[in-house]
Amino acid sequence: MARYDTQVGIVGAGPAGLMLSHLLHLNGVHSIVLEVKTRTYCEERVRAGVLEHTSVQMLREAGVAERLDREGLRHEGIEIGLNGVRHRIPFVELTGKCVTVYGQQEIVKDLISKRLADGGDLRFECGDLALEGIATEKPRIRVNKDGDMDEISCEYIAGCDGFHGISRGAFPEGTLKIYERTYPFAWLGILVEAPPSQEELVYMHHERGFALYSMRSPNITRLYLQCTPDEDIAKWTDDRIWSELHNRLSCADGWRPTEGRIVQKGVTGMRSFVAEPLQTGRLFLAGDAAHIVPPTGAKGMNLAFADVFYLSEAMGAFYRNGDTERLESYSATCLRRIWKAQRFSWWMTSLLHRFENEPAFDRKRQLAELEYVVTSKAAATSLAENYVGLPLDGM
Ligand code: RFL
Ligand code: PHB
Repeated sequence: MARYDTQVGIVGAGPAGLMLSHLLHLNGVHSIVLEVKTRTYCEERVRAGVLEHTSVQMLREAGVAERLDREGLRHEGIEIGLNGVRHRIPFVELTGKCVTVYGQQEIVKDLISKRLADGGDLRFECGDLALEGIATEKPRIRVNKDGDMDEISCEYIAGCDGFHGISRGAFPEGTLKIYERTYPFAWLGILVEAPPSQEELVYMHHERGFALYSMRSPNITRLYLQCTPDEDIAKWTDDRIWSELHNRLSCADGWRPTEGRIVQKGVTGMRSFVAEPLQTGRLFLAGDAAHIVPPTGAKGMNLAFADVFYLSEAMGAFYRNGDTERLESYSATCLRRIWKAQRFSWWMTSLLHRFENEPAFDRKRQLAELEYVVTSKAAATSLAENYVGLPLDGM
């Protein structure tokens, strides 16, 4: 058995784990990142695409935004489609801020390459992990790779292993309270080789169900269709997908998405989930390990960055001067922001999707609310302020 020592053992090399490792390094704190999948898997997994103003600022201040600044697409607003007409929500005019479209897998590539250049310890394909002694001063991570055991002795453990990871399950029974809501629909997402035919994202309300027009780069578009949670992707031929997208997204002014080769298809479930608190003993949760939002508000990765910002600041203060106050308030600090993002993501989801068998009253109320959002400066400002990202305490 090989033994290793570190200050912070980080489980998971997604955006949360990698960014935490980098921010800790900037604070002079050593970490080891343990990831079950291959480096290629982490670098190629297509997920989020929209970065809040707040996240971009954080990446810049951390010195990992060089490619993001070169290749990211600055979006100064979004469009909300209603009855075939697009209405612009001008973020910069309403809030002075904008968002940036840059793929999550590109951020993961940038962070991995920066950690390796800085001599960081990232371990991919590490086999089965088990967390031990989290109630003690010396928690351990046991790594079992095909029968070869390693032990990582830590001062703290950060569970950044996403919704299906092991960290949340390591909390002692009865210490976590779960708040959850599932939705009666999912998203069918495609990645397309086609230049965007429109500059901004379009969130389209439609009687056949919600559709989202998004993009990744000047050559790649990303589109989503509301579908059923148990949708059989095999039944969606390319022709059927395009026909449904044209049906839902075509606008009165003649705009419609440009077709191209579909290079990836997948179905994503919709869920709101919070596990409270985010800390037990010397184990801290961050990112999707602690919370999930439906993607309509584009908040998941941004929340993960906010968590690890607070955690790195708290650990930095502890290692600099023994101050444990911020570590003790980590969970409460994060949860204030998490619940605001939960509210916004739930609201965007409720505003834009078709709810089967809903009372006619609710349908009318939804349409009235949409009309209010696209015609009232006050309502549009509230949407814009949340979409570009609420300010981060202490930044
Ligand atoms: P991740 O990205 O899931 O990374 C967790 C990592 O932990 C590893 N792991 C383990 N490692 C070791 N041992 C174990 N036992 C392990 N179990 C798991 C995993 O292999 C993985 O590498 O979590 P993290 O870092 O918290 O990041 C969260 C984000 O990935 C997520 O919130 C976003 O992708 C959500 N999301 C969006 N967020 C945004 O901010 N803006 C968006 O526009 C946006 N769009 C989206 C999204 C998510 C989507 N899907 C597919 C769920 C669009 C979609 C379609
Ligand atoms: C994406 O481009 O994948 C995307 C954009 C906005 C969202 C969700 C996903 O709200």
